[in-house]
Amino acid sequence: MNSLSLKSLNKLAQAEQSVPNYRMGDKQPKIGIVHIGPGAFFRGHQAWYTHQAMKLAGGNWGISCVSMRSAGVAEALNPQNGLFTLAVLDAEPSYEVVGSIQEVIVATQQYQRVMDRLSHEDTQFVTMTITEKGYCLDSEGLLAREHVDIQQDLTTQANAISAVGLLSQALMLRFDKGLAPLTILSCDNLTDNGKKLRQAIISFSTIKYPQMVQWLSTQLICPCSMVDSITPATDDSLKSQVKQALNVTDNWPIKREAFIQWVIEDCLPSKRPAWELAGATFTKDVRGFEHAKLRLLNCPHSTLAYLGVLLDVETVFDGMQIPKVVELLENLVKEEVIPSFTAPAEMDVVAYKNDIFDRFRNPAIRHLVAQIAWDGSQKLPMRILPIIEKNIVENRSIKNLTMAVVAWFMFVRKRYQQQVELVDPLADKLLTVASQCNNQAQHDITLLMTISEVFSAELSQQPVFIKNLQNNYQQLLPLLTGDKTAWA
Ligand code: CS2
Repeated sequence: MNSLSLKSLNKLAQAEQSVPNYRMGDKQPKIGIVHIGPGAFFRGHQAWYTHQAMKLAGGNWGISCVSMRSAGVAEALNPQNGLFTLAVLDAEPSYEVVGSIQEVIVATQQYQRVMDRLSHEDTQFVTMTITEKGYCLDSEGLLAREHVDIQQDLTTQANAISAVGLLSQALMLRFDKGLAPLTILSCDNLTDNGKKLRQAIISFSTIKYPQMVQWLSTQLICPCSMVDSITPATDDSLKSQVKQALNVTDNWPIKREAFIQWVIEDCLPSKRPAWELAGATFTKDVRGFEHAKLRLLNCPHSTLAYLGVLLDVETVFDGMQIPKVVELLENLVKEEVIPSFTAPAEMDVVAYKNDIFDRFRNPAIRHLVAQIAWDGSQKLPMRILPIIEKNIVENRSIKNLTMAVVAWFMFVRKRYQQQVELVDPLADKLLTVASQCNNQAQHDITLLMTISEVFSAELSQQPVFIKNLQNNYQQLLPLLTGDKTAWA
């Protein structure tokens, strides 16, 4: 059987599979985009948008991917000339070979190549999916200067290990060469992602590269964007499914749902990929979309994930089969989330939420709750705590939102009890707190509030917040000993 590569494209095209027309024969677009963090989400989302844009309108928008540390994606995709299969899992699955990626570079192994790409005149855009923790921000959303990675990048001349350090260095090279800066698009689930990224780069550069700060302040464009498509991790069954459907072996295919959305702040330079032809929306106001998505999708998603782990369910689909869980999510959204923000004028919020819950019920998507549960300390401050803060000020209920916070805490305690790895940059601190719990709500919630990286001083002293957390704690305690009767 053939392996997926440029050589196998003709055969696939003859078999009427969907292949990248812009890479057939000796056609190879130049690289115009560098992407940092080539995980599954990027490959199912932005790589696909750029692929569609080049299919429909051409352009030199080949993507060079940079992996900050791990070599897995490079090892899988470089032998395939960057090609990979995207399986869209709907009622009927469909398959498409995506060709926008041309190479994957690992920063820890080929740092100079990364710098060459980023400072090349053909490179116009950087997109990034480095997850919340990759930005090294503090609880105010500003660059955490004391973060170990940032400290190292600020104080040594060694190769940068943080994305902000790496980008700042690359911008400095462009400044020296007399090139325009890059347009840098954050594609992570952070509120005001572009603004925060821009601020972080400028604040880093103020210390390390002060000579270019004026230039950055006037010319650096970091649009805000909202990204959406449920993309579970690849498993072995996907590889065999793709092998059967396409008759080629693909080292690392990607699967996602059919729904996909990308809303980008309308401030991009005119020379850019025709992402709008692939369905991306350009708007002056991303905020409403971003709030709607973080609050109506990611907030219930995390709530479901933590409750799901406590209830021993495997996937989001499984969790959506438990009536009590669905009832909680419905109340959460209706009473506490929808009244908390202003949606874009054109959005029917209830229909939007119903569609999201239907997406959670897609039986073709096996999205593991354990995967969504990762990095809770980074996700809660983006998708749950701001709603609680707003509701407290506006005197609305928070009891379902605090249930989500307590479910996270119980999840941490369960990981500790079962000695299962806790995937979270704050794991050590969280597990230490878990080790000191004694099942007394007051005592344990007081301990939880010492996690100042997650709970601001102001929030952790709000009596109504503490009271709700304590009540929810009593309610969820039985789950820690495996007693699920209240949820049956
Ligand atoms: C999920 C998201 O893992 C998670 O935290 O909530 O990855 C979610 O699937 C995407 O944001 C959907 O666009």
